[in-house]
Amino acid sequence: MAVYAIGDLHGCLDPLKCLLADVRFDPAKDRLWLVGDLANRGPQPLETLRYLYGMRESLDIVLGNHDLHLLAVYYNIDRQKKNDTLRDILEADDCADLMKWLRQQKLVRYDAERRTALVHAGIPPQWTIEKALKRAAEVETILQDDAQIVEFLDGMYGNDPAKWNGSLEGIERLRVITNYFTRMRFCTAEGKLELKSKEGLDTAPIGYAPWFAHPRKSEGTRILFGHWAALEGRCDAPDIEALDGGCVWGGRMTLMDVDSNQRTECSCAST
Ligand SMILES: [Mn+2]
Repeated sequence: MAVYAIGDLHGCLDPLKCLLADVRFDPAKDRLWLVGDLANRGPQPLETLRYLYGMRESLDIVLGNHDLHLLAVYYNIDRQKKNDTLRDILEADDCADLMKWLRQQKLVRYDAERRTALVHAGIPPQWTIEKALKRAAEVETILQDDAQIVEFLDGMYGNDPAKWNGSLEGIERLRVITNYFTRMRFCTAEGKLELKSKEGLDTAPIGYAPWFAHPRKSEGTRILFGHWAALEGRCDAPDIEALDGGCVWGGRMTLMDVDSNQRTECSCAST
């Protein structure tokens, strides 16, 4: 049995299939970890979701900001944005099944045997892995709750509060948790977020650094993440693996063997 992790898919089905063929992925034996942002922006969003749904028993998924946005559009909370490519999914006969499946996914996963966490954007420096899993579970519970999901999706957008504190309640609490796990790039050592900058490491706003550059309470846990295409899949911080190679932006899709750290890449030019 092998365990592989792949960066943001963004509806790029051909490079995904290319990578799985390269490593002779066997859904009956192997596991595939996905860092989220499964659909949107890319060429085959519906086909990608259907393909993954067909092999869902072999997958471990965490949700990205685009997956939450898809749910918000599905529930008529947010409108499609100019560059969204979600229409095919929303009009598909099996859309309800796909959305139900997405709602069951997590924001953070932890493999105790490998001491490895999987998350879309990152884990803020001030949280241990135990804290992170506990906070993530607060949002995961609400995603699965018919009575609460709409209010959550309606209130999740926004950049404030910029920093966690334990006395936050309700939607503000859920929003900052969601922003840490699905949108974070730069923050302070105390975990104050700056969510506007999206480019590379040299573009850190004054007083901020990449979340993984600070001393982190989750030290000892390896973290696999996506989301930050400008890093092009590279990160020098110890025990941190950046997996988003920016495939949908003309970069490369990256697969990593979780046990050997060996990487395989597929060109995305053909899509
Ligand atoms: Mn993302």
